[in-house]
Amino acid sequence: MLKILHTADIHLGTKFSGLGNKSNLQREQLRTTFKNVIATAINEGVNIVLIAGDLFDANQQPQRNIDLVIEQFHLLKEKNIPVCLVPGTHDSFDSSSIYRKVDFEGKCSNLKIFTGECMSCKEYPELDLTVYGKPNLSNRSHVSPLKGLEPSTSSKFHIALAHGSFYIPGRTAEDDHVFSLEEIQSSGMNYLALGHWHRPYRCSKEPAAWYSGPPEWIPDQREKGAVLLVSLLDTGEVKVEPKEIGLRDYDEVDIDMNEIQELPVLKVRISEGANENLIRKVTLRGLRNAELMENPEELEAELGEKFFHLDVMDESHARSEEISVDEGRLIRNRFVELMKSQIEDSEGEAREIAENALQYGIALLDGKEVL
Ligand SMILES: [Mn+2]
Repeated sequence: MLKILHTADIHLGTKFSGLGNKSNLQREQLRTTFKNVIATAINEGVNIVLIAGDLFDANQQPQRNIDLVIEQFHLLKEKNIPVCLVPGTHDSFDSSSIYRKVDFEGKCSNLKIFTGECMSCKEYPELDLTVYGKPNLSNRSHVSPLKGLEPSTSSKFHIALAHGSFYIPGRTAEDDHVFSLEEIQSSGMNYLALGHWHRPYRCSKEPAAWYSGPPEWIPDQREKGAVLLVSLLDTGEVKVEPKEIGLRDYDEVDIDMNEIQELPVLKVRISEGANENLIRKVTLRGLRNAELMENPEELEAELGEKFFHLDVMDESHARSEEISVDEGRLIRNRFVELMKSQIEDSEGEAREIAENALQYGIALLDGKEVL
């Protein structure tokens, strides 16, 4: 049996400018979580660590991040654990690549970085394993990161590293290092360790092909970070177990202001389930009572202490108290007349619906985005 830790998209050096005064803390957390990834590999007794691109957020890095990576790879070496990586889209193997500037392989003898322009491989006879990979040479490319992939040794296990987008018709940009299900299925691999999408995702069961997602929260991620613990059994069966490892969590809360009558209720709704490691994005929508006014920055300042970070976006609109005909706007006027007569002619729930329809219709005709 072969045990692997698969990670990707760590994005060391991310600026986190959207987190304001917490950006520094999250930059540090990324470093801490990277150390936890390596510690997890050691504690779980894996045979090899795979990093499927974007270890770094950019090819320009502070020396301390370079030192951190070398230090952590040395810890793996002490335990006789090899590590393989491919340059991704953020740390691509272009002319100014960090992998050209720093001789990581010279400093870490247990490290293999795939930098050959064509698909190449590294054999580990003691593990009966061959690992295949090809670097991303730039941020954008029409070339599949699986191009030229086929088993080329007599190893029992064959694993590929790739950084790019799994092809989903109509959803995948063509120059985003795209690969297809057919390429995965005809690859002859036992496992494909993927990077680029920022969440754990299985593209294929046979052979198993997974995105690990980042281990720690980075902007545009929608959940806690994780690594994948992958077991390749001698029977050929592959077991993949996501292990949550990130500290920060993220969620999004949409609040329909039609349902909120008072400010304290709004504050309770925003704060529900708050904790010091949660990054929350709140969007206020719909029509609100005109007297219920609060500036989003004030809500963020008052309630933000309960979170790691709180963003409040106000996309709601004040309910118009008096809707009158507006000279020169024929469609709007006709709509107001029709709805007012419908309100007069109806009662109960139907009347409520008609009143709401009048409010939404006017807001839409006035160019507001309320739906
Ligand atoms: Mn990435």
